[in-house]
Amino acid sequence: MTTTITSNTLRQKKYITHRHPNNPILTAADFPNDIVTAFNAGVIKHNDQYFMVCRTEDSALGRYMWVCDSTDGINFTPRPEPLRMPTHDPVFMKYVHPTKSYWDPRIVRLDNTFYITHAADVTNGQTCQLGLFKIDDDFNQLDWLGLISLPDNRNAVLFPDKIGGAYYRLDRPNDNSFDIWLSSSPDLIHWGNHRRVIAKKDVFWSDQKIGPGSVPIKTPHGWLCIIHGVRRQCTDQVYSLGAMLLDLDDPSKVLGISQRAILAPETTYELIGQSPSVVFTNGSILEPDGTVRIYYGAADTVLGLATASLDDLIHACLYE
Ligand code: BMA
Repeated sequence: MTTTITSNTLRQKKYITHRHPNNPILTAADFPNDIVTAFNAGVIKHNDQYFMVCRTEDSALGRYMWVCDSTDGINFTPRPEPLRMPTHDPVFMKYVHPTKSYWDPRIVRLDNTFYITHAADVTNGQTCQLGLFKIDDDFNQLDWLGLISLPDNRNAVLFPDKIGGAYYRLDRPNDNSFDIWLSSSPDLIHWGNHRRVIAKKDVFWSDQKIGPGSVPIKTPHGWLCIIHGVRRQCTDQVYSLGAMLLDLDDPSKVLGISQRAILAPETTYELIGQSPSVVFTNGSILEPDGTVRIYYGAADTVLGLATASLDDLIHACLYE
């Protein structure tokens, strides 16, 4: 018996993102010294310049946040040296190792100030907490504002605007459920009002963990959030990206979740590296023409760029 598969049963489009032909757009070879990986990067556009804070690592497992500059959002030039850590800060030195502990920086501009959230292996790497830096407008000088979560938590993403007079963030407690949570704060340091926003069972392309990705993008339809999801494939964990839309005035209200991944590991540089089969984002930018640029770490080794139209991303959240 032959079966006819119609367009209703077989989808026409696979993923709604497009990889940039220059991918990977940044690798360890672009950096001086003993840098062996350059991947998960926070990225922001300000005054028509692109600023990236890239996670880099050396062969002694040292971790550095390295600023890279660009005028087109595609070709990034690393500065001569990584950001200097606030080693003069006794609290920072007590809890956070100056070269080993922080990872996955996410940049946001709030009240005309740039902030960077980060995950930090604290207490000699026994657990992970969220931390917050402030950085000057030239992206040279870091000030550490403190640890902003209990252990074990990661993937802190600040909303780029206050909502109803409060700061908001998404994060992912590393408990047994691995869901995405929302909380609010009067001052970015003290957080409360913790609520689960979506559970991993709500995400069909993931079965192990989900987490916030890049800083939410404000759109007329709601807050567009690129998220990651992890699924088990035999003995491996596969990291893919998807999207969700939250209500502008009350981000605890979920308006939609993409029911398919928007980007999943397919290319050699995403499938092979120090963590195989990983695409992971902590930086995306909405351009004036409606293109969303998603910067993503590939296999925890290099940095890629994928684009999607804002309309397609919203459609994926609401109708697919
Ligand atoms: C997550 C984080 C990311 C990493 C990803 C894939 O838990 O540690 O930094 O890219 O795993 O290994």
